[in-house]
Amino acid sequence: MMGQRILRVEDDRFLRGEGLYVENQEVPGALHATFVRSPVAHARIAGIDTSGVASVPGAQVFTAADVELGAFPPPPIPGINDKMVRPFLASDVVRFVGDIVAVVLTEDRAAGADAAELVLVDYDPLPAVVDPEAGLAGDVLLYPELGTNVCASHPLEAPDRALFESCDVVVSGRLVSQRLAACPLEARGCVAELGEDGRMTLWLSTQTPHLDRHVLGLFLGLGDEGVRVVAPDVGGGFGAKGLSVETVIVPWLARKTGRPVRWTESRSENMVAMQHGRAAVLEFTLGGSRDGEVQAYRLRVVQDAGAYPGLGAILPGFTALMSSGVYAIPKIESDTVSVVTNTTPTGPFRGAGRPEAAQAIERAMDLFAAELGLDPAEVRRRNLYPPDAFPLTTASGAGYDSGDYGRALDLALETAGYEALREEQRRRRESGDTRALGIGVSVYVEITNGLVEPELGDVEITPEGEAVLRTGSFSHGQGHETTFAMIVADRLGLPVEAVRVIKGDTDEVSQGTGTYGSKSTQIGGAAARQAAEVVVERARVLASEQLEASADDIVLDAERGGFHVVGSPTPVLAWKELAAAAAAEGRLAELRAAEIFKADAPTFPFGAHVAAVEVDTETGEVELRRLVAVDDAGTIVNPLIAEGQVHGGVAAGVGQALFEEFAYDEEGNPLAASFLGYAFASAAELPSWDVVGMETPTPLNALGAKGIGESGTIGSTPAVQSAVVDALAPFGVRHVEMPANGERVWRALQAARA
Ligand code: MCN
Repeated sequence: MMGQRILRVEDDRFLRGEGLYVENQEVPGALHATFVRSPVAHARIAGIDTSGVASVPGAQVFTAADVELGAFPPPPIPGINDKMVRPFLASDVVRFVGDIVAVVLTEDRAAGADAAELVLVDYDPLPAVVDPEAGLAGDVLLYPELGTNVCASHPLEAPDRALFESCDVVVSGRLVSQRLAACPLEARGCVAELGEDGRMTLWLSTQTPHLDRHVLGLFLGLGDEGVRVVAPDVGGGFGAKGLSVETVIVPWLARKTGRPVRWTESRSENMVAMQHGRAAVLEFTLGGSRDGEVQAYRLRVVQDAGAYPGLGAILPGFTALMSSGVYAIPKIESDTVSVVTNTTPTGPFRGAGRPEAAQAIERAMDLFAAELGLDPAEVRRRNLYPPDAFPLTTASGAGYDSGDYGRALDLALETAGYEALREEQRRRRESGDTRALGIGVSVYVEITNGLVEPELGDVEITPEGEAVLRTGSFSHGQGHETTFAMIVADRLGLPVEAVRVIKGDTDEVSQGTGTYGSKSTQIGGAAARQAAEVVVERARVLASEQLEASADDIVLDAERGGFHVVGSPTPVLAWKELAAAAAAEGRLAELRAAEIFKADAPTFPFGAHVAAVEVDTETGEVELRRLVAVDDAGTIVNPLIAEGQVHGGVAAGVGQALFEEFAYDEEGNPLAASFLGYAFASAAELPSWDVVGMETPTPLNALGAKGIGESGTIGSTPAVQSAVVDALAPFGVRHVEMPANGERVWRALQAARA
């Protein structure tokens, strides 16, 4: 069962259009919530006139003065400035385009749009700051009373002035890991209904149902018991979905009005109001010997937290932790600072802090190789941690579990035909071809299950002898209904169709941490496996009574899906018969086990990517010709699904390298807030990738699995950016910011030619 390329069982209903999303959840009598959002980035609210709303039949309007929810505090994480709280509705100041000033309730959605337009807000504009480095300077303050825009920082206590003293060669650079919109195809939404028993049910498009239940219980004063969160099918989250100010206000309104309330945002609303990702400025210095040995590295991260500090403010911690990458660098220093600006708040987006680390160190390695006049793949190879170095702790403090970085690099170079590509590049350069070939290499490592959380697996045998798994992990596109069923089926000796996976309903699943940081398989999957094993142990006891033998002599024959006495393969007591017998005796509950699995440490997936781009040196047009991705996430449960994860992840990573940027003008107006202007890549812009698997198990869980959900996003971006710069190297170009699109490349060429 394990390692089989089984098709995703959930795809049958998705492909037939039978998925059930929040929007499909019918709740009779529900009112529609529409948020009135600020069209200016920074302003004092001089007045709000809501009187016009009365002209829309049945419409109700609420402003800050009406909503008794207090404020949405930053996450309770040490080091974050907890005085920079976000009011649920702005009362005196708005701090970004999209900040909420009022909410209207109407009988239908169209009336909501009309009513929202009738809320007249008088804004006194204030100067805006949209760039984190300008935010750091502090000329414009978002919270003047605090005297600073810094919302979190980890400064270098005692910088080593001699860090690069013994180095022959020192290179430095600066790179902007630009702001991105997560763009789930299903935007956010929820439906809230207060039951007659006083319990609140919230159908929510989220990645973390149990965490959301807890937080909502706190805000509404209902406790965990008073709230049920149901996450039905979710059309992508990419790290950015969870409980938000909107989805706390909606249930509050349901309680206030005594009517169910629903909200589904539009694409444009999603683009400005859902947390953005990345948005960091990275400055690096790297030094080493003339023969290419890296000796020291320094990284500084200036993170844009957006208008209200959320998880984005603390992500540079992961960037600093992972700053060493795959390289054995003896001395590393880093410092990070997060700053508020008049922009959409930032948070995790696929990779969350680790792409930034890979982007910085890989750019530094390229510059180092160029300075030495050595091949960038060769310089990388000279500095990789060797396979016998694991487990190890890097100079930046990360404890890597297992790896074989050299093999990943070799596989990627071989698959790409690296030597032949370089040869083609030489020929083209010599012949003065105006379509320049660029080749980029990246070797990366990332961290999954970074917070080392416990997870639940709860396995139950049904009266029919099939199995139900209740998992605390959540699948918003990753295919857990298939892979988690495989893990349980493998242990029980049942076909995968005989295992049903239940997730996302806090009344059905007793606890859970949800899904982020690509941790689900290694903790939720491991817990499911453990629970299935306990069920087998309990089943052996029941089977021993049926087969009149000692439990110690009962074995499970996984091939045949039943139990027999050791040494005598017949008779076999199938799960179906065992379950029927247990049910007849009222002992079916004995065939259920809930287990919690908690690993001792995070795991560190890794890989190597090679990209080949063609750049038209007359127009600047960039075409990605080929991308080879070698990704190693330990033992793979289902290679088909893991490869699918890599395909999607690489698309996001290439999107950052070549296409996407959520940009603002100087006054904080978004330059694009729809797919018309935001260059979200589609299949039409992308070639098919060469995805190559590799498996180096982790010792940290019984599956040997690490996470694969974010790998493609982390490894691909630096390879593609590097390929673009490589194409332009003969012109003396040393760097092109991302997205390295036609315009940027053309400008870089113009500047170089000038
Ligand atoms: N898998 C496997 N063998 C492994 C590891 C994983 O077969 N060694 C399989 C898993 O069983 C699962 C899938 O690959 O079906 C991803 O598993 P895992 O790497 O454990 O990651 P999670 O399930 O925890 O997913 C989270 C991760 C994150 S953090 C983001 S963001 C993300 C992502 O995965 N967002 C996604 N993948 C996404 N895919 C889709 N379609 N939509 C999103 O929003």
